[in-house]
Amino acid sequence: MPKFDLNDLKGVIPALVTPFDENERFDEGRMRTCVDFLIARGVGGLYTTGSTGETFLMSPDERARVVEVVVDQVAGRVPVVAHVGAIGTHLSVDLAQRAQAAGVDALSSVPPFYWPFTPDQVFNYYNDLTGATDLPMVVYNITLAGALGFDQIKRLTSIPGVGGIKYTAPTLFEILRIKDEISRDFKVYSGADEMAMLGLSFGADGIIGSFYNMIPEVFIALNDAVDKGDMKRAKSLQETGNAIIFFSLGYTGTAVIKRCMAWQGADAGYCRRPFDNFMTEAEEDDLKAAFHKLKQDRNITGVEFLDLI
Ligand code: MN9
Repeated sequence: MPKFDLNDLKGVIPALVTPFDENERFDEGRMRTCVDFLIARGVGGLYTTGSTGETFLMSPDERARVVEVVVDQVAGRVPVVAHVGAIGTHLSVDLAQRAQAAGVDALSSVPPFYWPFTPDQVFNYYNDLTGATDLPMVVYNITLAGALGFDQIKRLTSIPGVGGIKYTAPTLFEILRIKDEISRDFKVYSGADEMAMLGLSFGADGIIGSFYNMIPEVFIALNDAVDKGDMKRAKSLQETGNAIIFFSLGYTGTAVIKRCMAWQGADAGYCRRPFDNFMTEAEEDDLKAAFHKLKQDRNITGVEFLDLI
């Protein structure tokens, strides 16, 4: 039995990176360090093996192993959601059952992608997948996999076990509508870090995203500010966050995140090809220098890794 349900999944939830070593192998030791680092920083939960976790660059066995290691290291301290999305139902069901056996608290999945599956096929995918375990399902609405419209989302909520959505589409007004026309109890996790403040102020229950691995303190403060209704402070924190996000997205974003975590004592390793990396000391020094300049140009304060470099 999972320890947590979706009511416990809230606040700032990193879409966890998957550390690979210099030879692109999954690095279990680094994974455990990253988990402890993020929990110590006060995150509300962890979302494994999603886009940020480079999930589609891993074999099913590797994905299952990452989930096992994370659950083992978390040891019940915060809720763990495993993303088990794959292009076919059979693969996803297998990953879901293995994630349940590992002890995750909830599952998540992108819709089946690449081929233009019909709305009925997408519905059947979630129905089969959610029926394959006792765990709650957080649908992952992401434009990269073909965004789901409101009517399709509403239909998916009729599936027993579908309890929430990670909403990574620019149509954030739908969050208000989901809460209004579907249910206040249906959980919404805002997924675009650049718009975290908007998502939260529209009633999202939490935020799940890549940059919460790297600058959790900025978004934990932003979440608190929105909770208190201090929108001026929330906006200023979002501006700080976005300066760092847009700078990082000029490179392979996940590779930047991994190095910035390393500078804070949690070496998240490297990305798998075809993503690229900052492998040499010279490349890392250049990245540090560029961040140093960003900090000065934008007069950024209160960001842990920028204060360390
Ligand atoms: O939803 C992430 N999206 C992707 C999760 O990985 C495609 C986000 O956290 C973005 O990485 C972030 C930066 O664009 O908002």
